[in-house]
Amino acid sequence: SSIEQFIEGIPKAELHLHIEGTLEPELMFAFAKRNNIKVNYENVSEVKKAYQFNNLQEFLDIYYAGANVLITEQDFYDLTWAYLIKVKKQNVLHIEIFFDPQTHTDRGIPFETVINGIHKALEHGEEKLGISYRLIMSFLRHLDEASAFKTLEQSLPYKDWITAVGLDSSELNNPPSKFQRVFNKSIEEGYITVAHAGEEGPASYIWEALDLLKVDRIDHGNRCLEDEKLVKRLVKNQVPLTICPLSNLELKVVTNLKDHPIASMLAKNLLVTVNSDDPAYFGGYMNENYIAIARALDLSKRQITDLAKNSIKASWLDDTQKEKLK
Ligand code: ES4
Ligand code: ZN
Repeated sequence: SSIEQFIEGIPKAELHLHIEGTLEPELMFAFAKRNNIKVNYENVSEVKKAYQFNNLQEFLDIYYAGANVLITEQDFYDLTWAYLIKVKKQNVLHIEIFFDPQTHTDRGIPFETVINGIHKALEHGEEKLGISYRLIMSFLRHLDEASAFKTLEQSLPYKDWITAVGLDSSELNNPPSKFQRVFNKSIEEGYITVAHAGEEGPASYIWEALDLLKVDRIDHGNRCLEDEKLVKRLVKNQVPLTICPLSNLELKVVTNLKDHPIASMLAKNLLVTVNSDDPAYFGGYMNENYIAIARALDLSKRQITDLAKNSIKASWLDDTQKEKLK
């Protein structure tokens, strides 16, 4: 349809994507085979049948199990390269993506194996596909502060390759305040900060992310709408929210995409963007997310353009680079 072609045509940036969440079942079986690892499923259709979640935790359990097939630098390279090829076809010109080192270092995979594979693919993508990138190292909030500090130490030799630190995994009962000291140190080391907040957790976690973790963007942030003062602050400071429509639907953050608040967020002048989060698990990459939300909310071309422009604006490209993407 014309709205699909319109979406495919506009330049976009992806600001909320977990590289481990791009592991398609086909690739999972290929890595399992070459690494001699057993997967819990017989075939691709069984895997897809298992991807039904009632909440964030049910998803995370399956997502961490999937990551067990990632062993070698080549695996991380191939995973990242497959994602780059996908978004290249969708006119995504710039990406700022998460990796979760603890998911791998806790299984005995060296930090350097993970980052070398991802970094090589991203460099190759910039050179061969023209996709610019930033890399965000995300701490797992269900683990303790000491583990996050250790991960921060491991990252320091690779500081030039990492722009920001983030915070993800099980949100409830793991407030941003748990990582205030780690984020302080991260800022001292020169990292920008972001955090998942207000996906399942309350609006108070968004306040904490802003005030204690000094974040530049909020990942998700849906529940800001429960707090009028918070919305005012986010609008006034134009703090970007990286919204993930299909993720919200699949994790039951919204029961129906028709109930998704992104249109009213735009109307409130919140700096909202559309992203895919974990596309292999939630059924769609960037354009599928744009198309699903545009159809469900009957978005105008103007609204769609505003969302895409917001993604460039909310990125960490410098102003001259942003101009080139418009
Ligand atoms: C995640 Cl959707 C979401 N929320 C929190 N942590 C995550 N890690 C990967 N996807
Ligand atoms: Zn996420």
